[in-house]
Amino acid sequence: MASFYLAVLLIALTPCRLEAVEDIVRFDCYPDDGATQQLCEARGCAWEETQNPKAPKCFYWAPYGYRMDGNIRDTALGSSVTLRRLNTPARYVNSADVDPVTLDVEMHTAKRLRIKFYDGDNQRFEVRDKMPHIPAATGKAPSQEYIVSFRQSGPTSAFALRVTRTATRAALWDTSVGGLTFSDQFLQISTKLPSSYVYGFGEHERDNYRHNMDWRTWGMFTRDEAPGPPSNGVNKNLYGMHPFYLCVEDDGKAHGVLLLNSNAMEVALQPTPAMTFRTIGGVLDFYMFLGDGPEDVVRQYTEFVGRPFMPPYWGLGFQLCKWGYGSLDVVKDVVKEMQDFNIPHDVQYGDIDYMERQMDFTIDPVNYQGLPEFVDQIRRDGMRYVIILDPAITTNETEPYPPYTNGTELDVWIKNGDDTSQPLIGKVWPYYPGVTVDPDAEWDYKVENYNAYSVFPDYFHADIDRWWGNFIKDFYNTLKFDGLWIDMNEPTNFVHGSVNGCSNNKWDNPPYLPKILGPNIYSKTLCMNSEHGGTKHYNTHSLYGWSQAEPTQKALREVTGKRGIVFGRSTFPSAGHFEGHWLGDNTAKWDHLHKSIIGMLDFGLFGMPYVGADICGFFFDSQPDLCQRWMELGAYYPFSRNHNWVLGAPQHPTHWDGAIADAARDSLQTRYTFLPYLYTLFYQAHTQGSTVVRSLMHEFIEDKHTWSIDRQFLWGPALLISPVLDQGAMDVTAYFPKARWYDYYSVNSERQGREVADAGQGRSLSLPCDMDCIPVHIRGGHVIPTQGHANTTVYSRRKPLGLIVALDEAGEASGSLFWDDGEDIDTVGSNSYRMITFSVTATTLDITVERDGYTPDPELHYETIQVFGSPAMPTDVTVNGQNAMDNIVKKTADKVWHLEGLSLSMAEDHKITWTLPDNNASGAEVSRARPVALLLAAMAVVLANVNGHVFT
Ligand code: MIG
Repeated sequence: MASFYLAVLLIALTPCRLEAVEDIVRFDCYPDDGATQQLCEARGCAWEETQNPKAPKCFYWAPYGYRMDGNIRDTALGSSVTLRRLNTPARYVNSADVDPVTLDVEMHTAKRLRIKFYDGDNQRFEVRDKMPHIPAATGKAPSQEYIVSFRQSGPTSAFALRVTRTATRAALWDTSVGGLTFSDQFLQISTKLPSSYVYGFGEHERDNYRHNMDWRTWGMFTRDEAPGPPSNGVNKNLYGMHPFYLCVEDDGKAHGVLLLNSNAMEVALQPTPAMTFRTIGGVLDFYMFLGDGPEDVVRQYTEFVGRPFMPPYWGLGFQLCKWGYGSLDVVKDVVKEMQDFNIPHDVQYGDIDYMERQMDFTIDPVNYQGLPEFVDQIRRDGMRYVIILDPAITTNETEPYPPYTNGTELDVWIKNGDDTSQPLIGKVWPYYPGVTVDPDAEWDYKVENYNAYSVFPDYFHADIDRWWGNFIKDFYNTLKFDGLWIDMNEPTNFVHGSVNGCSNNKWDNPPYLPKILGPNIYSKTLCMNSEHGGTKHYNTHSLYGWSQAEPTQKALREVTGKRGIVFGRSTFPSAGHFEGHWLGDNTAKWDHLHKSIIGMLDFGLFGMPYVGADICGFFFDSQPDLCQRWMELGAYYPFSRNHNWVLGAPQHPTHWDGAIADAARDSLQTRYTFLPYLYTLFYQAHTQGSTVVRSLMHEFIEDKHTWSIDRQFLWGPALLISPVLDQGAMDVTAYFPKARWYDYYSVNSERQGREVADAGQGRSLSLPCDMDCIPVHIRGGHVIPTQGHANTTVYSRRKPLGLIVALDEAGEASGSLFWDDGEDIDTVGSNSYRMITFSVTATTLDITVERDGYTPDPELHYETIQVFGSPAMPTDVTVNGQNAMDNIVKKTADKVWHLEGLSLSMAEDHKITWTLPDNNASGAEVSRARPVALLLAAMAVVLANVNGHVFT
């Protein structure tokens, strides 16, 4: 701490602005529109021109913010201080800044702390109160890996706080910059960062996973907005809101920070490196997660907000959707074509056109007549059906429409802020009864003339299960859906605010509007003064989609008795505990392949691993080459669904010529082969909070090159996917971090199992890749469980299992397999699952049943074991003590051999041993092997001999 004060003293001695103030020490004091020198100086800030148009002209210079009043108090969870405003002008003339402000530092665990600035008497909105599933901290952690220090204000400095990582002294947070502000509708804090490797914040479209720190501002406020480039210089705020970032420190340690606040906000990044949060309500409630690695940060984050839900096995199968199939007959044809072409297809969808005039809980009696029977049929065939539901409910039906009448009785609607006895009325999909829609009419004309008046359910309402839950359950009597897709829940509104606009009030016209789209804050949504969740929609707006997820999941589970899938468009921190997410209305263009990887990595950080983009693109007509490459990439989306919009040409994989169908079949069959591995990754995400789609840096943090990779990604620790993302490209440059890597291009490839040459030190390689290929590599050191593929998971789950044993430099490998019935609720909690581990040391593979709470019927067997990276062909192989030389097959590729035709029960332990020719007896290339591995190998050979399992 002493050095901190010393540093401060040095800065304090040099405040004179004789020379131009460097850009990177400037913190914007006038982010509002219309900055002038006069307005700037009236705020107590300095005005100075700069060469860089991105850097602020108006910046904090004199002390601005708060001072510490009295002593630091010890509390049950940490410490607390009282802050009083310095004598500087109030931020906004009509809104006095909060004074005093209380700052609590809570030390929850050795690696998690909370930093909360709030009004001492707790009159303000706090998101935390809306999240009962987040456990409360019980006491102060006995030891901490961080130090929190406070700086008192002085003549040249305001109060500041610093968080240091004890082990490395890295300052993770240092708020001695900018101007801490806590007014009613403007709360701001700036912090210097330990590095410029920053990831996260959402939901946005970005060009790179790693943030560009060159003066970028990202607004966050949920909005029905299709991903795309900045609009009028504003980075688009998309459907969800995730004020969470990951920062990788220069030495590779990583930490994460959540601002638990749901008001419209922005974060401004600058090259200092530093960031500024500006939110227009609530409190400044930060949670910091200390890692040490990025993967640990995600685990700690999801431990706090809630672990990801466990998807059903079928939810990992391929899914097909289109808005506007037009009729059930078209859907039937598509399903049949997929079957005829022998392409995996687990899930078929109904978008809003299955409904009568897009009304929830109805079926179009003309175009979708017979839908329930069709759904029964495909479910008997092993497929699943998922339907969409929208929140807005029409008020204009002439025939009884129970969702409206019953909801009115229960009074579940969001209330009009100008007259809280009335619901807020907007317009979304449902059309008026009896209208003939002119499909060629302009959008505005349609909204005006066809779209009915709608109300919006308040999903925080105490009776929401009695209303929403009961309608879901009732509808299940009609249609046997397996999952629910919740759309339009930003919430979107086709008129701005309400059918009457919004009144002039402080919520709809806040003094500061963060950099979000729209001319005003209620653009495309509800008036901010409406009553929602016991407060103003101003506070709960960005929680809308999130609040819909839990009651939807609850109803789905109750009525189906199964896990099912819920996935939503608008999300907030902890949404992953209840639902998955698709990346919204992307476009059928090439750069959206790359952006989909960035989006998946982002949502992985946000604790929402069940994620994917609309394969082949939502807007515009997809093209054959684009769709083919996208089907190949989409086979590696955890949530793998081809979907497009009502005006788009069909784009299901059988639509064009056979080449696309072949490529789709091939990549989807490979996906299905890997499903046991993917499912096990989801088990790990669900129980430990790990990522599924994983950035390379999570596994190779010591290799700084991986910190910027976003055109490749991993599945868990072991599968590397390096897709072709550019039109016309017939090769792809892939980076291989230091490890052994083995080709797994496709199921039939001759290259399968061949080691990537010279990948040992980490390097980029150009991989040839024709239109039918997507490079997939397996990392040495891992055992991957596989299974035969089929056209649905019902059948693939009965196929023989296999193992891919990819040896590392020491000749070792390990892995695991989680298996349960695939859709029962909470099989982990009820112990109804089987857990198997695989371990190779030297020349022995042990398969061990660690937990046996579930027995598949019929029992499954391992049929094939593929060994990659063997020093040589074995001279002997035994399986459970029996000679198995008859089963061995040498593959054409070097160092690859298989055991085939096995029938090893999945219910039992197994031991496979092999003997290598004398000069390879250690189980690894001697020159590369680590001494410990050699020792273990030697011991293993001795043990094997003692057990009599080695034949010579
Ligand atoms: O106004 O339900 O993002 O996936 O197909 C559009 C129709 C409403 C938006 C969703 C999209 C879906 C579409 N919906």
